[in-house]
Amino acid sequence: MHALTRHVPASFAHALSATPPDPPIDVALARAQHAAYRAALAACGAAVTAIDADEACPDCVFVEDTAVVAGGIALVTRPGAPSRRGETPPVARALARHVDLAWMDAPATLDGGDCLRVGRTIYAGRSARTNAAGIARLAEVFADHTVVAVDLPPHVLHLKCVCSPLGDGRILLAEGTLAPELFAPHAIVWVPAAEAYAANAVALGRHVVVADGHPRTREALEAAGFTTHAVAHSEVRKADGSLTCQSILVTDVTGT
Ligand code: CIR
Repeated sequence: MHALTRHVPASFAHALSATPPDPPIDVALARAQHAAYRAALAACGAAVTAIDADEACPDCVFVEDTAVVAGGIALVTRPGAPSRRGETPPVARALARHVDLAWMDAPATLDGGDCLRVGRTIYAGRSARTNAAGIARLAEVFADHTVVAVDLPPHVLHLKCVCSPLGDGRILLAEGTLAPELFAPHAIVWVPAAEAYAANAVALGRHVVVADGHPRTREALEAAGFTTHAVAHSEVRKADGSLTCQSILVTDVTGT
């Protein structure tokens, strides 16, 4: 398993955020937290690579949004935020070492954070960032998968802000967000509503990288058979980011 990441630019201090962060983003701390995140992925068995930051792209650390990878194909996205569209070329070049590339043209928009894959099903959030044409292109490229569109409440940036795949057919889902029936027949591991932020976690085999400070989520994951690795996240959170958004996992063509 490869985990593609991207370094934090100094311009991360000006990353997109629904609410201007107070205190502001501390770029040095963000870089230290990113290093710890990469180390956690490596401790989970991933081969971690990091491409250079781009100062012209303040949000470039959030690589997840720039590509959707499944079955040996990477669909390079057209991110919903215009300021993020310059992020894709270096990511595409890095992914081309592992998988075939497919592309998305205007007017389609899609952020990878809106895509959650479980086996041969891809759930796609309809959000302010991901439009119908983007989901249609996703379904066209991954024609051997079933694509299920999921409407998101307006305050939810991306589908995976409230849920994430556990890699074994189960989904980690925050209570009080989306109806579990949307994901049937996939089983749910619940995150308590008070810890909803921790529903965004990175699963690698029997290991899960989870946001620190969320003990009940860790307990739920450990009870579900996972070893958890907690990482600090204060600076990415100030930019409306979390854990999955900082990597693209590239499995082999038969990966689940
Ligand atoms: C943005 O607004 O696009 C970034 N500041 C945060 C992106 C987070 N991405 C994700 O959760 N997949």
